[in-house]
Amino acid sequence: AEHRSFILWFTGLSGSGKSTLANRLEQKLYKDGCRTYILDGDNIRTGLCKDLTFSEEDRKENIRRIGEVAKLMVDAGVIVLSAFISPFREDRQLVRDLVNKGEFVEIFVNCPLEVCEQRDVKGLYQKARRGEIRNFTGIDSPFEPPLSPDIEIRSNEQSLDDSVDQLYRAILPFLKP
Ligand code: GGZ
Repeated sequence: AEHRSFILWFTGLSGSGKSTLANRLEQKLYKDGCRTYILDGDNIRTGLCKDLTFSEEDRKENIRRIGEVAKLMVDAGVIVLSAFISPFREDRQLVRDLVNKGEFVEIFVNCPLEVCEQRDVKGLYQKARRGEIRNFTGIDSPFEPPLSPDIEIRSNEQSLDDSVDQLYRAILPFLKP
């Protein structure tokens, strides 16, 4: 089936559920016959951006490169699901401005820091609290929440299935050719 191409831009703290949601949504889109691709730390920070740290400048450069790649993939007809903290409003806006109107959908995965920290799937928050990691988002590096996201998911207030359903329903209008 034909569909429009655009960027689904997930933003949120470490552990908020960006990658999980992106992966679950991609499965649904794939079943619908959509051409999709997920950009996340696993395929970007290990390759294209492996020279970058978590300093403010490097995070900005990280998001800039990801934006340029996502734009190319949109040109190629793909629905791009991008899952990075992307903590700065200005950088997210820069990516939005790279593509046509309506081709950038900002999804705020809103989960309180306390909850992300309690989950601490990779033990990184604990390391950050102990000072073993510096510049950790939410601890000693800022996160600027979107002021008017296209979609907001309160990932700690509903089940994963409900979040995926909410997301899927919200993006259906964007799919129509
Ligand atoms: C934030 C860090 C840091 C620091 C390593 N701050 O939960 P994760 O492990 O898998 O997701 C986090 C990921 C964040 O990389 P991004 O490329 O999404 O960040 S940004 O958009 O700000 O460029 C976390 C891990 O990398 N990680 N050190 N200091 N997250």
